[in-house]
Amino acid sequence: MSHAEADHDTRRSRQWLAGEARGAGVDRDQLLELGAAMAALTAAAAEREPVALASAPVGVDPGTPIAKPLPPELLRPLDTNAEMHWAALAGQGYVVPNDRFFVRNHTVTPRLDADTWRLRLFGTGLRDAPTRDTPVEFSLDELRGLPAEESDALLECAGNGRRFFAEQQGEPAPGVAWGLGGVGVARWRGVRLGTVLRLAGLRDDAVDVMPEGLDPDYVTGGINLGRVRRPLPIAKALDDVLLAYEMNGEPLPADHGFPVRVVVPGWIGISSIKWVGPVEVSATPLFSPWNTRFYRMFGPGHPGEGTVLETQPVKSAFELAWDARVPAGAEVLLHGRSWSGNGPIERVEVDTGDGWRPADLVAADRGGAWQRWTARWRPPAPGRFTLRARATDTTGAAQPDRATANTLAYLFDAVVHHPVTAH
Ligand SMILES: Nc1nc2c(c(=O)[nH]1)N[C@H]1C(S)=C(S)[C@@H](COP(=O)(O)O)O[C@H]1N2
Ligand SMILES: [Mo]
Repeated sequence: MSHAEADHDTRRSRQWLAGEARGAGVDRDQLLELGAAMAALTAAAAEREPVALASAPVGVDPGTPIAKPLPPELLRPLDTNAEMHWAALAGQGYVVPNDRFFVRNHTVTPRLDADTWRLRLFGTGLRDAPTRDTPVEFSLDELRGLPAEESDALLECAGNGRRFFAEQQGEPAPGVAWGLGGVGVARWRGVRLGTVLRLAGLRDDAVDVMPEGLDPDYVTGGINLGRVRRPLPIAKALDDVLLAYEMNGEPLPADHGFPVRVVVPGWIGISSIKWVGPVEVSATPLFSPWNTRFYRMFGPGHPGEGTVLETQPVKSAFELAWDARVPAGAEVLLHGRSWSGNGPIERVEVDTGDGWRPADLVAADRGGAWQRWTARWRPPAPGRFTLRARATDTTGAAQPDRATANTLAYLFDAVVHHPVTAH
């Protein structure tokens, strides 16, 4: 899949340069300019700048960035975002409860009215809805009336783990300083995007599908980049992508995309557009700053225009506080989880200071979106210890000791050194 996506991206780029592609809301010259400005603009400026609301769409209360409470034991605020504390997963089941699921907002959580909300599909890839003003519309009730599907899918921000580039590797890590808490699995319920595309009159020559969020425009570096949006190749859009209206058995919470969000299993979080409204379906490739400027790998080993980012690498985390305190001399059962965008986890190993040994995998999770595991440990004496966990997925991909540096500090996959004190 990732190889096919790389080919697709190359084709998109060629068509883009030939003037055949469009990026809704930002014209081609502006996008090219953005590409050129890329090197000059630091990612810090791009991601850290105070949020400026260019336009507040109807029904949006721009007052509160995040709607749900942020109890300090569950969530840590990070700019306009909130990261889950891994200790908050201790004793929980397979999915992350909605009250502690991480939130990644480019601006703020909009409050949308489900009664007037419509999904609006348009574009040259549909038979009868060529422009934004002539969309095929679906109400929430209409979507709920279509065949529903449930999927336990993992969502992870491409920047998850970013702060370890700086803390463990001494490398610059501009952008939101996520620890490992920018990830979660939920049970999503909704209708397949493919079902809706076909009902909307999908043409055989459609190549890209670009859902747009109804949150405020994203403004950075003095440029209004428009609504958060990112194209999906038609093959992925017709595969396992959901238009979700429920999360863990409840209507989608405001922060997670109410009334409807896209869920793209296995792909980086930005693909899963929240608060989806317009969806452009195009017979020519589509672009947005979120696949040209952000969420690409730039730097050594990548071509000048960068490499498109789709799937997440392998990661592992302990369900423990950072600097957790444990009793010395007593046996503790360490809990943790591992995951990979390539597919299921095959093997997990743990090191508590005296070498790598296998962790016990929770059998019920085999083949799933993430894998819970445990390992017994008796801290021999009071003092500081470093816990490490590393996983290998079914494709053979494993976690390195050092993650590969890249300009925007995405995809930190190295083994994390988790400090613990025994007392
Ligand atoms: N409309 C919209 N969709 C969005 C975003 C956003 O800011 N606006 N953030 C994206 C990013 S970067 C991630 S990682 C996921 C996070 O989903 P969550 O907040 O439900 O955890 O949503 C994605 N979808
Ligand atoms: Mo993200």
